[in-house]
Amino acid sequence: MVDSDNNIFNEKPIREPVNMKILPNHYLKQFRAYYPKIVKEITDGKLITDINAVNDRIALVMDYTVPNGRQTRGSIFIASYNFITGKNWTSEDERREIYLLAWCIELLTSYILIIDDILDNSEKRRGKTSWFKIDTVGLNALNDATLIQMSIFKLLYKQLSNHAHYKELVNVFVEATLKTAVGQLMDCDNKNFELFTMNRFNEIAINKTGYYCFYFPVVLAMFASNRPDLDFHQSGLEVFKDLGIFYQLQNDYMDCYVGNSGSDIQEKKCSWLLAKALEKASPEQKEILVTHCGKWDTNSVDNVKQVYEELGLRKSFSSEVEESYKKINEYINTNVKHETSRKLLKRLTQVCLGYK
Ligand code: DMA
Ligand code: MG
Ligand code: MG
Ligand code: MG
Repeated sequence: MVDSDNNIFNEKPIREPVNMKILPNHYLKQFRAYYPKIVKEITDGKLITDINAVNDRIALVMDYTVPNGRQTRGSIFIASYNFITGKNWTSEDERREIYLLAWCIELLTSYILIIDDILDNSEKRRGKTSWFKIDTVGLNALNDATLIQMSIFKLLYKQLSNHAHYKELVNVFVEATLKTAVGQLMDCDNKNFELFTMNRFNEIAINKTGYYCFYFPVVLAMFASNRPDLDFHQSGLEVFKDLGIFYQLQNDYMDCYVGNSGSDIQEKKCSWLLAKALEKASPEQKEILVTHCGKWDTNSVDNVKQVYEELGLRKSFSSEVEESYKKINEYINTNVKHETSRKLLKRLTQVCLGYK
């Protein structure tokens, strides 16, 4: 049991989780300023329906769930596009196309997160009450999520059906959605503690995070810039998987140690912390984990955290960052032959793992 006034878990980690920033500020500002145009396009009465009340609802859901994140995935897309094309944008049409795709990425993210919060029974998202936890919303959130998700494909059809790689662009959205759903299914299949190995954590993280956070924006940038020869969908795949594992490792760390609205212990998730703890635990410690994971009372949560602390997991987190960085770089140097692809993947790895 932990005394909350003297909480050892509030100590700073050896290494802070990384706040990823890949896009120069002026691009980020322009990208954010484009958001109202996207809402208007979706709700103007021509794209989905001319029923005013429905369009008002879609705008409400969007304003609550879409623009207040950090736009990490949209930013990775824009940064990748800039990196690949290596030029300043020349035309207004190009700008419109890129910001539209970047906001479509953010729409897909919102769709995924609305569903994720239902699956995880999470109270908070991006510092606010989760959409489905609002009294008047509840499971109507499922239908809201469908409206947001399907707006993407209507927007792509309306704006980009003449693009040389329209088919591939659509397919990347479909692929990212499906891989995430595969990962989410595994993530929710948490009855059997015997399954909770580091391999399983990796497998879940690759699917639920690696594809939609990394593969998706970079491969989309590759097709958007008409450069399928860059071959990111093949040559970058292992890197995207590793970045997904690393990103999820950080996310799991923060669920436990940053803020106070985490739910991984309570929902008995195969998090990095739990998988690592089960690798290292003595039979007595394992017994505590078995007894207390999956319960919502603070006493149970504190007991689990106490075992994590005894096992030194916060220190393991720091060394894991260094190891991941070395491993991913070695892989890129040996396997990614195309110079532009190699440089972009290295840059993405640096930013993602917090190296300058
Ligand atoms: C991250 O899982 C993956 C997806 C698909 C959202 P999570 O539930 O740990 O994410 P979060 O911590 O953001 O709820
Ligand atoms: Mg969640
Ligand atoms: Mg989840
Ligand atoms: Mg999490």
